[in-house]
Amino acid sequence: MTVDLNELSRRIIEGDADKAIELTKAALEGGVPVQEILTRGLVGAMNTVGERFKRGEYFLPEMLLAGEAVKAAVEQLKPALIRGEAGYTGKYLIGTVQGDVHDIGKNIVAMMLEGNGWEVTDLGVDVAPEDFCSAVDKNGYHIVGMSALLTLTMSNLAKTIDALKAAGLRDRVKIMVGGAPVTQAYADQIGADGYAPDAVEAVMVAAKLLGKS
Ligand code: B1M
Repeated sequence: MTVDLNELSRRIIEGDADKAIELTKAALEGGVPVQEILTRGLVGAMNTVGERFKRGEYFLPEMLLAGEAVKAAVEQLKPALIRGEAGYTGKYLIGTVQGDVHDIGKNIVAMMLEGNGWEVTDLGVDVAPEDFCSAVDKNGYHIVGMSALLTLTMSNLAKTIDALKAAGLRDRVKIMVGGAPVTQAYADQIGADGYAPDAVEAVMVAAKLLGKS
């Protein structure tokens, strides 16, 4: 069966999770590279959904359904994303900052890190600065990665870094930030050690931060 990634994208935009699962499986079985499924099939669809939401053509329920469809599709990609042959790289703590429930991109970053030898702990979404701090304190991570998708929650990246400083934990870890509204300039401004615009680069930046690239 040949798989049309535009059809996959269309089904996600419509919020049809069952069809999204079926088409993602078929694309994988048909030998379509996982990165191509991600970028052409899934991320493109989310951008269209975001544009429709901004224009007032889509409302929260449609955005939610599309989000569920893309999450279902990403689950199908998980085995391919984590099937890395890399040896152990390090311990990585990841989460979406407080006030923010967007986790699709963060989950992709986490899966790709796992595929590249990282032992990843995912704190989930809406993670308070003190929860990042207590995880760092207890578990000795090499890197803390934070995701923010809303302009409004970007400042919680800075708040979390400040909380790590106040708790005397800042120097124990490298800090990476990402998410659609985040830029290298903002990462520099708030004192993060690394920034990546997408999951592929996140893996490269993480390795670089540990001097492993
Ligand atoms: Co929301 N939402 N949303 N949403 N949503 C956006 C982000 C928005 C841009 C849509 C729009 O208006 N065009 C807009 C934000 C505007 C802004 O602040 N600039 C928005 C809004 C306004 C909202 C609400 C406020 C809507 C409302 O309630 N009125 C609300 C907020 C809820 C909250 O968080 N408190 C809300 C809710 C939701 C849903 C729950 C319905 C759903 C999320 C479902 C979920 O995540 N489980 C949702 C969705 C799906 C979106 C869009 C359509 C898609 C997001 C996504 O998954 N993208 C989004 C529009 C858009 O992004 N175009 C939108 C695909 C994903 C693969 O990309 O997450 O960017 P991304 O991740 C990339 C990179 O950014 C990077 O790598 C990833 C993979 O390549 N990356 C990192 C991410 N994290 C990283 C960390 C790193 C490194 C790289 O290092 C640690």
